[in-house]
Amino acid sequence: RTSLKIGLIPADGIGKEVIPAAKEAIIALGSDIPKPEFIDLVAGWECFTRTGVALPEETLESLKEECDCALFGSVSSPSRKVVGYSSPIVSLRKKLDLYANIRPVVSVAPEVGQKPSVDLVVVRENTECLYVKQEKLTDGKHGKEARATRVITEHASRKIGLMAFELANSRPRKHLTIIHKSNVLSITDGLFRETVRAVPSLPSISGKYDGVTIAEQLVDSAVYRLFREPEIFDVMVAPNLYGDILSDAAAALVGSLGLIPSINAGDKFVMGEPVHGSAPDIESKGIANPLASIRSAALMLRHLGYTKGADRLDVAVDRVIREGKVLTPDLKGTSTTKEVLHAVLGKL
Ligand code: NAD
Ligand code: K
Ligand code: MN
Repeated sequence: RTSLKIGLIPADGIGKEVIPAAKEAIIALGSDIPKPEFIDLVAGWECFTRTGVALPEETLESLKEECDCALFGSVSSPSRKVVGYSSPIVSLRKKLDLYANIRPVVSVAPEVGQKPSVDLVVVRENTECLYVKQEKLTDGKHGKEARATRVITEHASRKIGLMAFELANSRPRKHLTIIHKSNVLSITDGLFRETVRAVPSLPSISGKYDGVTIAEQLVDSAVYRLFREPEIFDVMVAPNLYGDILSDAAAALVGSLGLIPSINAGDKFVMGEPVHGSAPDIESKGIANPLASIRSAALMLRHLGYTKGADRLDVAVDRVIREGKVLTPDLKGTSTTKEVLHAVLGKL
């Protein structure tokens, strides 16, 4: 590749503040990556209120036809049902078959070379579970009744299982915890658990994952243990909803949601995305933490094989956090988004 075409979808709220920061950080990498070309794309709640469409066809087309990868900010989805609106990030994950959401949660040790107290990755299935959004409201004998369909397939569970084993196998500890609730949901979560467990015995694997140790944990006690002894976890693989909740919870362990990156990954495309939402409480104040987005850019580059550029971004972010002088208010600092970006650029 001589150039890298990166779709930028800031979407709503602080997405508009943190995605431009990630763009600057990517540009600053210079020749460590192919020359970046940015393609501005729209989607989100504001786009919907303006045009009646949350995910314009042109955005989807550009991602499919033009872009090598993308960065997504955050959407402001209303909590009530709005006719015609559907969260574009949920649609994008399905439409681009970005079946895995990989969310590393790593604390920064006080000294370089020290072991971080939290160093885990949540691997979240990204296309099914309750997020198929098949909900129904009916009138029952005693008032309204709401029902939702939860879909777990062998196909998607195997794909996410493969991704999780591959990741676990590449990490020093090679430990995988399967998260489920099959003591209650024996059919749905049971299928997820059994399918993931069966991955190492697939004919195509032929012993490749023999070095990976496998544990399992019911989702509720997994949250409990996550808070009490986060060091027991390495890679955690979970169905969509549990993975979403677990990764926000894990974010609390390292100080802020504003630090946690992710990629939405499929076999053909990758989209970086901070784990946090549009943060309406701090929107337009210029104080959103850009580090989750810069780290998401690093994860995206790493996924594409640009290890050097990714490492440089991660090291710069770690140094800013370790020094603790230029931080946004979520990390008890007094700096702005721009000041934190400039601190990172200064460390590159
Ligand atoms: P949120 O992640 O937006 O915010 C939770 C808390 O964390 C808030 O106090 C916020 O100020 C803080 N926070 C989050 N990111 C931060 C950052 N970068 N810097 C500093 N502080 C940060 O979650 P929410 O409040 O539950 O949701 C708000 C909106 O975001 C909702 O409309 C929701 O639908 C949407 N959302 C979108 C996504 C997505 O785009 N994938 C994910 C989660 C929530
Ligand atoms: K987001
Ligand atoms: Mn979430």
